[in-house]
Parts: sequence; C-alpha cells; structure tokens
Amino acid sequence: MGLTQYFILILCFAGVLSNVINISNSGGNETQPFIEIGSKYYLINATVEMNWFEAMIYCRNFDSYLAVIESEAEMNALSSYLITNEGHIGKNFWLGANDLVDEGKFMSVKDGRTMPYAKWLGGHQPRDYDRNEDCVQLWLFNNIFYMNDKNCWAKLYAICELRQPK
Ligand SMILES: [Ca+2]
Repeated sequence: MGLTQYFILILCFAGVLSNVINISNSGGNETQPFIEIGSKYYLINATVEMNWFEAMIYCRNFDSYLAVIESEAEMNALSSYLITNEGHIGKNFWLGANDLVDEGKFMSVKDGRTMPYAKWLGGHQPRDYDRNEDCVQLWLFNNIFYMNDKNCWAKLYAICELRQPK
C-alpha cells in the first residue's frame, strides 16, 4: 500500500467515526434491525447515504458486512424485495466487493476471495470509468437490479448482511 493510500485510509476512518455514531444514536432499533430475505438476513439502510468505506464501517457496527451476493437466487430475492418496497424505489446500494487491490479482480469482503457471483449490466460494466470505479453497487436500470463498478466515494445506501454462524 502506498503512502498516499495509507493516508487516505486514515482520513477515511477519522472522517466516518462521527458519522457512524450519529447513525447509531438515531437508529434506535438496534436489537432487531435485520430482516429475512431469501436465505439471509439483511439490514437495509435507505435513509443515510454513505460512501463505500462509511457503509462498510456502518455494517461492522451491527456485526455484519456489506452484502455479498453469492447466487442468482440471492440476487433475485434481494432485487424483488427492493423493487416491491416503496421506501427503496429509485435507490442504489453498496455491495461488499471491490477491486481496489488489483484492478479488474473483484474481491468479496466476506472472505477476501473472488466475488462469488456477478450480474454486471451486460456489455457496459464493469468499465472502471475514468480509472476510478472500484467498488460494486447494486444498480437499478430499467427497473431491474444489476451490478456496476462505481466510484467508492460516491454516496449510496447500504445493505448489510448478517454474519452467519459457522
Ligand atoms: Ca461502472
């Protein structure tokens, strides 16, 4: 990791801490924030926009991580839920994968291995636009959710996935 990247990380952590505390305090219902969708439990925050790093730390507060979609079934379950839920219409969400370490190789934050499932918007994504798109988002396009690589500093909503017992 270069010195510049190191400092960016430090700044990132320093910057988000106050944010995260605010979110926790205003969140209220911290005991059961997760809902069952398909085979997993998710916490969908569609009220506070965060960059990818903030979203990741937000999820860590709830013993979870940004959602890692592992199959078409999971993709479909989550998509259906988001599309049919009024509060989520028109919103885009961060997922737990990025290619910050090695351009073009998207890794899962769940286990540090290759992202297990992808549904990129066909023919267009991922394209690392402006050499500056390294984090994976769930992207609503013509009322269907796809994946897209997005600038990690963009402000989107978070979907956290509850850590599953081993
Ligand atoms: Ca992109």
